[in-house]
Amino acid sequence: MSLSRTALVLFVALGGCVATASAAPLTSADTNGDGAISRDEAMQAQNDSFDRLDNDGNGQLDPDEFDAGQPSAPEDASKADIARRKQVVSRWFNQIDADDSGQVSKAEYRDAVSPYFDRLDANHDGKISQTELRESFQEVDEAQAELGG
Ligand SMILES: [Ca+2]
Ligand SMILES: [Ca+2]
Ligand SMILES: [Ca+2]
Repeated sequence: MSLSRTALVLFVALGGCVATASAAPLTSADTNGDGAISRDEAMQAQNDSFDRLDNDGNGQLDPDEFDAGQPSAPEDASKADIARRKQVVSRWFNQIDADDSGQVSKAEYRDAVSPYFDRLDANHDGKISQTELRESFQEVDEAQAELGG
């Protein structure tokens, strides 16, 4: 899995808005406002994101619920772009659905973030700083491009 994809998944997971990423100082995940995202904050954000996406409240994300949490295709996207996005999102879903149950549980959704957190935490201090996050924006842009944006 490329860093661009991991960054995007994490960023989406953290509830950040990709379109305004470069303008935003930090995502809403920084709940204690110390300018960095700790692992606990990332996990909490991931839990919150899961709860938002779990429309029918059954504790599992089906592919449609998961899809709703991913960046949508731009309005002027071609049919091919939209088909490509669908493929990419479906690949992410299958990667996160570790037990191949066809549903993403909260644990699977949360666990999916952990390795990405480690990769974005470039200096390994257990927090993603504003600088580390900013450096990931470039990767997010590339992942966005992969979605046809
Ligand atoms: Ca559900
Ligand atoms: Ca599963
Ligand atoms: Ca760090």
